[in-house]
Amino acid sequence: MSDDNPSRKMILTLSGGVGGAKLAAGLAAVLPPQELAVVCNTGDDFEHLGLPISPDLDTVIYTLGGRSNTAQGWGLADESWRVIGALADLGGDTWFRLGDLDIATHLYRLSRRRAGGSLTDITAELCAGYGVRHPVWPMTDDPVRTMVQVPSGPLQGELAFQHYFVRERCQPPVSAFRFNGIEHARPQPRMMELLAGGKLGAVVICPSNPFVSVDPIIRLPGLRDGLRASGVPVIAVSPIVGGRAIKGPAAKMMQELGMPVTARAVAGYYGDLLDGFVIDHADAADAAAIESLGPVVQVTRTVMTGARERMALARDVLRFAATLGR
Ligand code: FO1
Repeated sequence: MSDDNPSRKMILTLSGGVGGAKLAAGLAAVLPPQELAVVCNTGDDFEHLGLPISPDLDTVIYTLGGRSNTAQGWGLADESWRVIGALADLGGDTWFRLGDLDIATHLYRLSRRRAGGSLTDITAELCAGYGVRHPVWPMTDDPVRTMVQVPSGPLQGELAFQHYFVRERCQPPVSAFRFNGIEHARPQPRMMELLAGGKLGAVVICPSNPFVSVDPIIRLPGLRDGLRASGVPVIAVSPIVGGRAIKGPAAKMMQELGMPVTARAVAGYYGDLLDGFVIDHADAADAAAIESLGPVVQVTRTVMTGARERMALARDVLRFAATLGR
């Protein structure tokens, strides 16, 4: 395990969505808990049926805990749907599907929030409950809510993220995003300590949606500066492979934002933040053009269809980070 991280310094990974959780799980499989911290996007969080839902935190907890419904990407394996079925019979809101076991997570979070618990502490308790040994931290304990600007059509205006993503199934065109509350949100203190502390070996930005999973994290006050000042390599894995997103609306969003749907466009979007960019073999022809934008490029297999591929990609990224390490 330690030969994957010869410096033995901490790896900080920024994750959102299903793709992010997969690489986070790969890193957790090859690094001991004291060498990895996973920071999750909380811009997708919302209150539903009175329950505080934190989808990206729960997806990482369930995935690292080996409990996730891998086919669905979110929620728990071996789930049952009796509560939401009964709710449907009552005429309740069922567009956001809450499984019986998943509801326990939300009830736990609700009761602890009511008792004054912070999202960071509650997440640590949920990790313990689901047998996750690696640290999983919310990007902030303050409320940040991703809002989707819809430029035209019947839903023209601003949509809350889950209304866009689940209720409207990502159909409405997007023109911009707003992270409500981000100006006043304090970035996760443990993350900022890592960035400033000299114990960090690299930052890995998972193959998550750049606009709604990564941006809410890196646009937190002081974060971009903190990443730059950290003096450690910042590496992103492209969420676009061969002109398409493996999962989710990233490709559709790029089209609607007038961007080419390419790994190169993602590298350009992250700009000077990146020291390294990892692309799939499918995009190897773009490597030189991407390197002309600044980052060193590593070409490898980035599509993770199972635990073996997750670990292989994690090992590739760690080796890449070691070569970039100053
Ligand atoms: N995604 C869906 O497409 N449909 C759902 O009904 C749904 C329910 C759900 C419940 C709990 C949870 O933690 C996640 C859930 N998701 C659902 C996924 C969620 O919307 C996305 O994982 C993130 O918000 C974006 O990555």
